[in-house]
Amino acid sequence: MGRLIDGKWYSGDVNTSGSKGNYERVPRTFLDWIAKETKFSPEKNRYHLYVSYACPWAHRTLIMRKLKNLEDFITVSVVSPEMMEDGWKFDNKFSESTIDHLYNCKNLYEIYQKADSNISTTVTVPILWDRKYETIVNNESSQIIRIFNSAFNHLINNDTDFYPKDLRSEIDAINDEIYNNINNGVYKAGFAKNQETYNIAVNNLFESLERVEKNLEGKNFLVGNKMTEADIRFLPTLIRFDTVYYIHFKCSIKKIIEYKNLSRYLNNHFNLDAIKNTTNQLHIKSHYYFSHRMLNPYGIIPQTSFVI
Ligand SMILES: N[C@@H](CCC(=O)N[C@@H](CS)C(=O)NCC(=O)O)C(=O)O
Repeated sequence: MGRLIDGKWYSGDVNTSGSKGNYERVPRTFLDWIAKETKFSPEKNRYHLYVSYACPWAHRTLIMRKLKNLEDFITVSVVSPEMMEDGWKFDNKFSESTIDHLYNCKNLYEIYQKADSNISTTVTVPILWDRKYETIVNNESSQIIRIFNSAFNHLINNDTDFYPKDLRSEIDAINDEIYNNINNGVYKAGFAKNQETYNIAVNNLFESLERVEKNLEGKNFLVGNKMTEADIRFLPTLIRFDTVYYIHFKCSIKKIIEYKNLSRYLNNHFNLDAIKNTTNQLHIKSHYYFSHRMLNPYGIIPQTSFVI
């Protein structure tokens, strides 16, 4: 893992942990927006996404980029799934990883250094990069997907709205529940450093999964009757659950395939091009099992029989 302090890279385990042995996510630093007549105006060939296929937060941005037909507008570089002492890096060991298409950097931290040579930060994906000012516009996935949802509409002829005004309060409420208990809940369980915090995280996670299971009875979407941002944020976690979180993060009360509605929901959505073709289980499994040596010291990747 590692992090940047005053622009210099320090390697090592910086798995951020609260004083009670609970897992705490460090706040990220770039939160600008793309909008007409602002510094970051919507333009073709200007913005670039740095992602990992392993990362559920980056996965959201890839899904939204496809759903909004932004592939010709937003180019992409994909890091290697193996994240060790130098953090995310670019190499060609895995198919579907790429070089850094913009600068041919070896490590992702160099991109953060380019944005700010004195930066102190963890080095995370996704990153939305601006070629014009050579800086990071935004590195918070929940915001990047909202940018993609609307900022380029007039250029791409795609008004599909995944965060419609009339459903916003419902979407916000379910996003909160799912982020705290499920999306980030699996990390809270996996990175817990004592039994009590693990128990709390795992119980919250499975209570929340039961609520969502009930909510999905007879339904194929979390909110309303078409796909919204809530589904886009939820699916990347479901996709990783049985192959990784169930085993590696000890979220092992039940698998997703054991839930009637959650598994149907996952299978239905997985048939969509935007979901299927942004999912790479080899990168997912290789990253978590190989990179988190504090949880899996020998980096052995378990064989799994799951279809998705
Ligand atoms: N809040 C960020 C979280 C991104 C994040 O934590 N990404 C992970 C990969 S799944 C990462 O890059 N971790 C590297 C590190 O923390 O050093 C978002 O949602 O965009």
